[in-house]
Amino acid sequence: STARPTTFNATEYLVGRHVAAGNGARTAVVSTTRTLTYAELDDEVRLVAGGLRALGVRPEERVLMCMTDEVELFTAILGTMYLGAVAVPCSTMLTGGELAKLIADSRTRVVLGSTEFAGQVRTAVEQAPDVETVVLTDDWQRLRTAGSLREPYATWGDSPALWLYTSGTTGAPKAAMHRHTDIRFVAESYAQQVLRITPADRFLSVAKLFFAYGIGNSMFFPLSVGATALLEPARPTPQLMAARAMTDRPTLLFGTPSFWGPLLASDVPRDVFASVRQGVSAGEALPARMFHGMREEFGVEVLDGIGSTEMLHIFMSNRPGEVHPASSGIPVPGYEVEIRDEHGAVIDGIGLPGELYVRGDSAATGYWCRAETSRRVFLGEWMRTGDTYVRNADGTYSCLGRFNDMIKAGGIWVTPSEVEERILEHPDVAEAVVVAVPDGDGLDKPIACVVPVPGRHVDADALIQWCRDGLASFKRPRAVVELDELPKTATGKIRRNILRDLVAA
Ligand code: 3SK
Repeated sequence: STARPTTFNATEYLVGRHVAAGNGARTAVVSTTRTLTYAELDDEVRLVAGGLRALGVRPEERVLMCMTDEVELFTAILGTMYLGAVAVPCSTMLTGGELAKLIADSRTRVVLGSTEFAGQVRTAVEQAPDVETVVLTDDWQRLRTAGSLREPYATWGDSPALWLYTSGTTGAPKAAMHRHTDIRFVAESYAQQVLRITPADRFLSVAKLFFAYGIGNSMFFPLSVGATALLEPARPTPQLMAARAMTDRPTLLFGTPSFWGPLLASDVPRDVFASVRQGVSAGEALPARMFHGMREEFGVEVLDGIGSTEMLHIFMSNRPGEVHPASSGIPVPGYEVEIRDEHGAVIDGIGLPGELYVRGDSAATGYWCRAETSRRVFLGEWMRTGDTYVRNADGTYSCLGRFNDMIKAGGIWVTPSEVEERILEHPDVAEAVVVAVPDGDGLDKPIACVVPVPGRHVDADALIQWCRDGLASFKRPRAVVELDELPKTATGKIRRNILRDLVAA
């Protein structure tokens, strides 16, 4: 059609809209240091947007952030989108070298960092000559004093708003590009129609804002209805989240199996989550024992669902009061799923495994500058998830694992080849393969299988430390198995399935 697209700005939808409707006095965000009403958040966002513009940031340019879950990150993301630029919140777990790759890939000129990550940010920027400005949080006033931006940039629903780097689906980190309208879609589908969120809700998330799961939980969902986001900057141990729950009384608690497991094993008092009306789990399939444990011991029903960075949030989920343990439930309103074979043909039977495909309006427009990978993953309206699923007789769907070699450890993607490359830099190692091996709960952990250089021996603890030194810690193998040789096919390809069985035995 020749009609001009209508303007839509996600920050205006999340913040300004509530102030305009007379709800500026409601509490928008509570961090460990500050509480901001919607009116105060609106002021801060417009100040940061003005500061970014004064630094020369233009609409559609990227602003990359390596920051903790604090008010500054909140306003940096919202201010960037308000200006019509693209927010790129990055993992704070990355090393300087890993961060440098994302800065170079996104061609970012302005980097924002929390002062506690100054070391990583400096190392990264030294390797990224395109960067012109770095603003750390101890210099945040510099961003706030250039003057406030009065109006949001007239972005369209289809304008780029947010890039999230992911290694999922296919290997190397790449930016899934999301539009302003995707943000409204996930809030109005999953959060409003499945979780039935209201302005009275208080949201607490184990996943940080730089994850798709975290930014939905802690920003898009609460702000979409004028509710309250509770931000937690520190590592979310069971003890810390219990303490936060006691003081800030969340009504919704978002976790992953790698949080529920240690929580159940901890001595945290069983009544600390009494304010929680609903728990949510994603990242990895929730083991049935954790679902039952959370309900019986803590009185919290945890809804398991599956989402992806590419779809921005959860697209298939259990429903409150109707949980089918060990399943991801049924599609969220606005999404459809199919199970297909390796040729892309639909498998329409019960209990027949295949790859899960999904379609829905929050799908990323593609990966930045990765045309070939984008064409393989985004097929018209459908997106390949890379997960193997089956449809159950009751109409729900269950995850059986991955369709490829990618590993999801603690809910975060790990690319085996990246870890293998690091291991192979070690002088004692001749060959290395990293495979996913399930633990007692069926949750995958990366395990390194190594063949030492002749005459040498590989020290497992030293090799794990070697990986920690060169890679983000979540990528480290959890164990090392020394072998005389790796199982290979006649053409020399490593037989990963045999290794997996060997290590699991
Ligand atoms: O891993 C998931 O299940 C997930 C959920 C919501 C948003 C993003 C992701 C990757």
